[in-house]
Amino acid sequence: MTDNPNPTLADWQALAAKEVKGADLIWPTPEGIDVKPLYTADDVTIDPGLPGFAPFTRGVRASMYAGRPWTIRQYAGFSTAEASNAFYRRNLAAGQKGLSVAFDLATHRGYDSDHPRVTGDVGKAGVAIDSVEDMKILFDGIPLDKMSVSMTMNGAVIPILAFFIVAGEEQGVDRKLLDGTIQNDILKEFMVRNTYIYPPEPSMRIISDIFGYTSREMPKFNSISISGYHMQEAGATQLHELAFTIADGMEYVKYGVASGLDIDKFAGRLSFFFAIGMNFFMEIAKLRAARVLWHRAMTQLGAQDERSKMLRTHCQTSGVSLTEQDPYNNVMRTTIEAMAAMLGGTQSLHTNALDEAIALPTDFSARIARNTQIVIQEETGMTKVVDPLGGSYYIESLTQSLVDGAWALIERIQSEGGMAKAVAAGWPKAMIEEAAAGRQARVDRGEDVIVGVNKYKLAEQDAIEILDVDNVAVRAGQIERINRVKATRDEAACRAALDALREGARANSNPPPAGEVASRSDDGGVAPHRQADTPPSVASATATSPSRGGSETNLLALAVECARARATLGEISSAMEDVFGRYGTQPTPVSGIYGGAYEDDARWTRLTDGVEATERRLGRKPRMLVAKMGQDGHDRGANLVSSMFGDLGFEIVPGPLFQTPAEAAALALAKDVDIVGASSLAAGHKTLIPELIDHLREAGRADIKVIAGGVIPAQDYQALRDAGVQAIFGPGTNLIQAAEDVLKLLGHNMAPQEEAAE
Ligand code: MLC
Ligand code: 5AD
Repeated sequence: MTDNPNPTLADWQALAAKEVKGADLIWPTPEGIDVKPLYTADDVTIDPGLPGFAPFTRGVRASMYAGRPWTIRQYAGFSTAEASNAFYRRNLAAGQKGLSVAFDLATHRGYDSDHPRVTGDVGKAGVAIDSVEDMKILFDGIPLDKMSVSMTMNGAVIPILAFFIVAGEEQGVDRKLLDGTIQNDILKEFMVRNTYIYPPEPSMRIISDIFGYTSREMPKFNSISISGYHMQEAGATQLHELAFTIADGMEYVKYGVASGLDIDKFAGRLSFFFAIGMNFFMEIAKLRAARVLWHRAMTQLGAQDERSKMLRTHCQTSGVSLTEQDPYNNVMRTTIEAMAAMLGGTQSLHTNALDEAIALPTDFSARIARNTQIVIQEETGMTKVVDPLGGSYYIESLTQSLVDGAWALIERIQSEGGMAKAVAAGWPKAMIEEAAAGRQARVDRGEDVIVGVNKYKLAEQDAIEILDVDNVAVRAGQIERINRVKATRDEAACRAALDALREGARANSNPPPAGEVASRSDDGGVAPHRQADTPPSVASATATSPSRGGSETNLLALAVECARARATLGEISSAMEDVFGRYGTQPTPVSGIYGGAYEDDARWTRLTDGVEATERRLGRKPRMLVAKMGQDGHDRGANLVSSMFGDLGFEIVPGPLFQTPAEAAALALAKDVDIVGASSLAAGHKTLIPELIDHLREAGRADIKVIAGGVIPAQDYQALRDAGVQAIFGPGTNLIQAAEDVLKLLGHNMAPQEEAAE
């Protein structure tokens, strides 16, 4: 064949079709985007412009990493403030640039370490912080005017931010100089992360109070980190992650404005947080699309200042993309994800450790994770060029597809009254759970490959050293410090500060936005002060002066007084809980998605036959309680199991979040279940599951089988078995296999596996 000097797209199509013998090369992604095998100039309809200029498609800074690389900001925290402080200092000495604090779940949910509900949680998934004394130790030797500190806190955001401010104060740092970020994003907690404390309305007021306080008092501090990360972790497609996160941001802005704040006075300090998973180009395009969308949304909401419209973001590589099996593969996965984050233009990045699927990082795994970023920054030259993929036909086209797809979803949310309403209605969460069930079915069926899990499996796993926190010792130490703090404080002053906080909570300082604010106006914009005709309440007017004695109603300002008076996190949280109440929800698993993927599949029929046989034998459907104990709100696994076993024909009792072992046992007895599946993702399993079994035995129901699933390291299996756990399902479990094991446990003789099953 001679050279074709002017090949057309039709020529290419003909040639490609010949090469692949007519096979379809379109890749339908979970986002609903049909990715083609080739992109050309015809696919690019919009000029992405220049970095540093609106709408910031190519980055928020003109010079981007050529001027200053992104912040290497590793999220970490475990056991005590002393241990975490030492870990931070080692990491900073080794090249980390910013801090990011992980708190334990007791702290997240507003409980002191001595609270009976949190025995299994203290110091486990993060650091335990009970009072300002712990916070001071956490940052000992770390100057808070020089080091930017992110704190992932949402539920107990008021006491934690108050402790941070007072810890700075007692270091001699003016709060005007405090640099950092507080996550403070409650909407995604109600959707996916579940570390809320109060009901939605007061939770939204807390956020506006924080905007009010920080915009006045802490001009360098990012008042929120609007997070899509946890949505993707819960199963959301990148498109849903993008749309829901931007819509969450719009909702916060509306609440801030409704509380009487000028949009441009606080919007410049809103920041974002996205997950970066394994769909490399989609992730790059997602960050570019996010900037375009935020610019558009903020223009529509009436922002004038360019900084208010500039989406600055932190990213974290994806936890769920990592595997327990063949764990060194996780280093490659994280490297690929880190590159997507930087090519997308992130401002700050956490790279996950290779032991992610089973434990918190050790010094070794943290080193490899950190060095992944350092190698990219310092050895590759990748930082020298701004937005090096700008102008790529594929990237530009994908960016536009995501902008269009997400904007359509955002418009739907706005037309239904905004994200708070959508979250309350529950459909975004349902969409995420449906996507999670679809993904699980594709993995279990081998359609989505995960190396080492459903393909190229190792006959034998390499053992790796993992971190184990002695939770009993941490808790004892924390309780001792709480007692000391309480014994040495001025009790009357502390009570007075807590009473003032309680009173402040009673005053409804920040009303929700008026109905009209929550809907999009036809001229494409919501005027910045449209709700000016809803006069701010007296309370919200006083909230603008944090130092005003008795009339203060800003919850953060009031909590700062409590922190100074050495009130504990639990006490500060309870004072607000007295007024707001504590919020709880009932899980509602989706149905039909997982089972639907197995329609006409022999493996599925074999299981449903087994369920039917069991049903005949029992005289009713087999019943399973899917239990979540302790403060662990990670419910993706529990929801998947509920929905899959429900599809198979089990009667599922979806246990509420945050039960104690005694409560879970009582529910199992009341519902007369055959089996309890305890899902644990926050390291409480060794304490909580044996307690549950003890309660069942004490009630004379040792016959109720208990199985465990989630993030459970192999080294803990024996202890759990000794306690009476009958089966353990770790990360990467194939649900079809798990269902077979469960049916056997219930006494069913499985029919032999047919050929089709392999
Ligand atoms: C940056 N700067 C530049 C520049 N690049 N100046 C000149 N030329 C350039 N090229 C300036 C910035 O303007 C800024 O100054 C300063 O340098 C710092 O840069 P930054 O880009 O703002 O970075 P950073 O301080 O790191 O802030 C990033 C952020 C912030 C805005 C995204 O919110 C952040 O750090 N977030 C981290 C959130 C986090 O760690 N989350 C963990 C969640 S884990 P100035 O003066 O303009 O500010 C989790 C898991 C779980 O949630 O569930 O538990
Ligand atoms: N230390 C380090 N990383 C943590 N993560 C959660 N808690 C910690 C911690 N204490 C990371 C994991 C997880 C994600 C939500 O955050 O990567 O997947």
